[in-house]
Amino acid sequence: MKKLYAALMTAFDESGNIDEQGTREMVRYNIDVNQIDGLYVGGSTGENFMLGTAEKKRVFEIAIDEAKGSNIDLIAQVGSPNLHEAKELAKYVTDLGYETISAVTPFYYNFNFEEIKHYYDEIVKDVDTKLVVYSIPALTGVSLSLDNFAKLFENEKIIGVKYTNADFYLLERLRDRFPDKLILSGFDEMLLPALALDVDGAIGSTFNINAQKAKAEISAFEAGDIDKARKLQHESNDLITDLLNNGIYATLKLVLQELGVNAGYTREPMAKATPEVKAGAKKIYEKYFK
Ligand code: HMN
Repeated sequence: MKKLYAALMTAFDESGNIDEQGTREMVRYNIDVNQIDGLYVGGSTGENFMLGTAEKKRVFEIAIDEAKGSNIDLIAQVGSPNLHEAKELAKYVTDLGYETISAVTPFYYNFNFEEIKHYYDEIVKDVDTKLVVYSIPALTGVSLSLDNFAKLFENEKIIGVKYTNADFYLLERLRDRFPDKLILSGFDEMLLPALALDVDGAIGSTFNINAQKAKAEISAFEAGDIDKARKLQHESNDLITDLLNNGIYATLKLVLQELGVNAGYTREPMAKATPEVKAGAKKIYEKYFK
């Protein structure tokens, strides 16, 4: 059975400080209501790249603490162009009990592939945890080729990739060349074509509120009912289109509030939700969740 992971959001209070209780509530909601298979902690959706090191550690602590007793998978995204920080976080989450880490490709400085390979080898060097490469070219500007992945995967601690990329040719080539590597799809609106190319599961922001439908789609796909899977993807994409048009992170949090979860605010420099965004989120809630 293919797995569904929610990309955990971080709740902030109005001043931009981490709201621990709200963040815990989102972990609980994913476990109790969404019955999610796992959480991706510290990713884009967690607004991780706007957090300081101590704050990242706190989010990792909160997630594993709140999830204890459940048997969901937790993946900690520790990557950062600050390699010292990435290594420190890899060690930190390993000591906390995370079994899998992930690291975004280092961004901003146009690192060459040798530098990127060095970055990944260094992150896993002193820890026992396995690593999933986080590839998201649209946000990082870093594209990895098939041969680049082959070189990264030579390190046996590097077990797969979170693939947030619309290049399905490369995805097909990856699956064909690395049948034993873990490939987790990252674009929720492209879940069905990714399933068709035999990904092992998916990680996404919208699964925080749309997990039931995504799981039903995976089940339909696995049962061979492609018409049903396509219909469910179509329904999800109506929702995802509305979320994207209204500002995805703020809207996900506002919809979660409507669902009774204290998801808090986004952090600056992300803009605070305007009255129009709030009204848009309410409409989305009423259209899809009432
Ligand atoms: C993460 O790192 O938090 C997510 O897993 C990223 C995930 O791939 C999301 N991508 C971004 O937010 C950039 C998607 O769930 C995305 O939000 C969704 O497909 C709508 O485009």
